[in-house]
Amino acid sequence: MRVLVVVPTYQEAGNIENLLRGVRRSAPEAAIVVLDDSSPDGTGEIAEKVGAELGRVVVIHRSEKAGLGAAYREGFAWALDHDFEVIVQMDCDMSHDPEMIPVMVERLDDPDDPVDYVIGSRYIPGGDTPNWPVHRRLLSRWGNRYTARVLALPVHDVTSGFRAYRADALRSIHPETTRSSGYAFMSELARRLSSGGRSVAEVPIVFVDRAYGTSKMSVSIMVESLTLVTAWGAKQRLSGIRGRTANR
Ligand SMILES: Nc1nc2c(ncn2[C@@H]2O[C@H](COP(=O)(O)OP(=O)(O)OP(=O)(O)O)[C@@H](O)[C@H]2O)c(=O)[nH]1
Ligand SMILES: [Mg+2]
Repeated sequence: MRVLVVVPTYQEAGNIENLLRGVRRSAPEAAIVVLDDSSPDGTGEIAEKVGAELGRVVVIHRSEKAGLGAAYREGFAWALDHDFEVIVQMDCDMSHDPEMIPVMVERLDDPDDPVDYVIGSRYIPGGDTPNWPVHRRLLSRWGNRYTARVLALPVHDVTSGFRAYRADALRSIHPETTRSSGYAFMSELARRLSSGGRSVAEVPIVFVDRAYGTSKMSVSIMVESLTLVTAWGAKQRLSGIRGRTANR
């Protein structure tokens, strides 16, 4: 199976080498594309150097910091242009264990229950966020509950950025036309996949807090998620009411 791992980076100089080596060790067949937004700490240059040594690593240098969503739009467009069968997305900060990549990719093709995409989930039995402070846990947990309920999504960790997609499922939802810039991007994709009738499975992951570098999470990213999810939910309810009225 032709697998591509897509990794957006901003200021990840302390993590990028470990990440690239970890992915190659855990999923030796997978190619890797790094989308770096001209990190001032030289992340893009380190990625080039380590990538040249490892091979099958492409580094796309973007002109300025434009958010996670924009980097993924470019990374997924690149992936879909290059004939990969499975596209994995993950963070660079080692919160996502590369050893889970083969588990998630295999889960797609489980003969008893093949699915269109797989989410690495912190919120199912076996999943955990061991070293997160209580406020971060609560925020993420309740944000997830709210999103899943408002959008009627059958998942426990809709904002997880560790996922594996079948290329045809990803192509079918036109990721290039999404609009979120922060982690709302994950909910936007899940919503489109769900309304397109695509199936999902969750596998438990243990999400460890980053050891190097700083989080790019901000109040504006949280507000974006809350605003978009609420607006999408209202739109869904409205089209549900219209549909029922039209069928009378
Ligand atoms: N290219 C690009 N990557 C970004 C940008 N913002 C965040 N990232 C990357 O997206 C991934 C997730 O970002 P994090 O800062 O870890 O955010 P998070 O995982 O939601 O929050 P924490 O785990 O608490 O830090 C990391 O690989 C970041 O380097 C951006 O503007 N551009
Ligand atoms: Mg992170």
